[in-house]
Amino acid sequence: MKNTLVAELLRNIAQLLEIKGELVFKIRAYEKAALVIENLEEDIEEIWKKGSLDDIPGVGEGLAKKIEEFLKTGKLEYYEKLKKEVPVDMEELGRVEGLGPKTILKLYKKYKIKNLKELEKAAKQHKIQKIEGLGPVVEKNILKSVAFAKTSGKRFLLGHALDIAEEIKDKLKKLKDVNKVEIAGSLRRMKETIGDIDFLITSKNPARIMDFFISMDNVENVMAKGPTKASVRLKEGLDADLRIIGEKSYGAALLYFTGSKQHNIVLRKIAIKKGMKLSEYGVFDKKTSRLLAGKTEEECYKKLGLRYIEPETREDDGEIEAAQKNSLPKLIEYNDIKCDLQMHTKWSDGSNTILEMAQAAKKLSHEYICITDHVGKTFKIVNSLDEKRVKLQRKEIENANTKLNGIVVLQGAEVNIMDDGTLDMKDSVLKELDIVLASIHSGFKNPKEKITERIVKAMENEHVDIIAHPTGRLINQRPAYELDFEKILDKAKATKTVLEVNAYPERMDLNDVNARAAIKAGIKLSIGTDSHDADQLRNCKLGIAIARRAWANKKDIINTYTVKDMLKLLK
Ligand code: DGT
Ligand code: CA
Ligand code: CA
Ligand code: ZN
Repeated sequence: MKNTLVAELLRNIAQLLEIKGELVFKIRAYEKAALVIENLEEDIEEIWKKGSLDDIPGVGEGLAKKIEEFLKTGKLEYYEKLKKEVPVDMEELGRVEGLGPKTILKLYKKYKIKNLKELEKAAKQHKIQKIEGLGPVVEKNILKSVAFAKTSGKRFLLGHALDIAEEIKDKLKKLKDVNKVEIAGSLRRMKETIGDIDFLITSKNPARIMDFFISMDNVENVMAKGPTKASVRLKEGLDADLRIIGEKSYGAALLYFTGSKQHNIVLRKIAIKKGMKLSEYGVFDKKTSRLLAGKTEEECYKKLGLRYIEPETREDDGEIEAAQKNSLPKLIEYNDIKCDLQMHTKWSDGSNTILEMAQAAKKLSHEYICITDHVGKTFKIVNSLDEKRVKLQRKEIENANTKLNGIVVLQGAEVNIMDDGTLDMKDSVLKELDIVLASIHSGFKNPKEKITERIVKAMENEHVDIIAHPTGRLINQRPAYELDFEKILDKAKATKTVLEVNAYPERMDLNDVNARAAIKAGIKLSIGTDSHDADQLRNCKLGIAIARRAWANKKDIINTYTVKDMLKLLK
């Protein structure tokens, strides 16, 4: 349904017209139509297909034509032209949380603020709080969201970058001139967002590899090309670097190009202290320049007096000290996982059946899965299950289990935490489910105390096992809601509530930092892909990556338990 989109378009136009100083009645016409369309029950595309756009109150022939153009092409020439005429970057400013068109207009009228940069400057000079209706709280929020809006949209989601990189890696591997291929950089460290992809290769015939790399199908632009180094812009929008190195220094190069930069800096300092020199070519004796190590990462670490450090933890956040003291944790492995604990099916807003999800999960070697469709009354758009449908679904799951071999299906649910912290489903229904996930899907702007209190109250419900996507952030789209995370951890510990590591690429929630704090506090974590399609089940590895970045060992993650042990733990 594009009603909201159309309404937004008309509002943007009204706003631009107002800034241009157009006649009031013209501006109001757009605003009025926006309001009507926003509140229409019927899908505006359906109305258009019936040819009755101009039957909508407030939509005349001219406006109907514009809406039609927009629905047909996804663009409106008139709006594009208007944007060029008016200097205010409405779309950029609109990305700032809590900054509606009205406020943008006020800011323009009062201080001629046209873009993010000028907005930030004004906020830092405390000019915003002086505008009527805004005040210091709004000013503070604006500064916070400006910081967020500035960083968002530039980095790629791990899940997407990984797919692209692995496809290229497979192609490179098949070339007969290639010996070793490895993805390095932030991708090897499995950071939640990726700036660019870094490939390392050993080969006796660099020229051939280079030619292949710069002429792959998805290369849009070659930015640099030398005998052993190349940089390309991919059609998908991100860059990829490739370097060819000698076998003798493969380990040292891998270490160097995996980073993080901070981790490397500390390693080099350690080398210097030991009378050695570390570079991308190897570990050398400072005096004689003799090569001491370089073929593998292990031998480089060893020469520096360190145990091998897993890439996911190379962030200079205590791992080097731990490697010196031989106290690094034994991290959970990518094949330690036995199950997936969050997914949706056709019963609510997913696109596959229970059986299809189970079969796909079995292919990923899962031993069991938990179906966690939305339940309750308030979350209507996702087709939430009521009490009756929960019972019907149980029958279908029982039935599926008789048909399936080698995988077990559990019945769970994702239930909304309401505004007052109660749950959107009766206890008598929740009690019957194997696993109950509770999560927040509304009221993101609640003050910190309130959101914290809502989650705390949900954890106090004895049927709630897991808090799903605990901080509510969407990478590059929406920051986490305000949360007293310490308090959440205390309560989780006291109520033995598990916190989810949601592995949906946009969510990755808990993130690495929060997950590490939770583990430190003695709290168990679960991994759920939140799949709405069987193809998304493979995102499980992203959740394991977060767990590894959080220094988790096997026991910290309940997905490594057998179904029996897990249900016992959640009892
Ligand atoms: P990204 O691409 O922004 O997600 O992050 P990275 O870590 O992949 O960074 P990138 O692609 O600029 O460089 C790859 C690795 O190369 C980086 O993790 C460490 C190493 N590296 C790059 N520049 C420097 C540098 O100036 N000093 C040191 N020590 N290492 C560097
Ligand atoms: Ca990189
Ligand atoms: Ca790079
Ligand atoms: Zn959810």
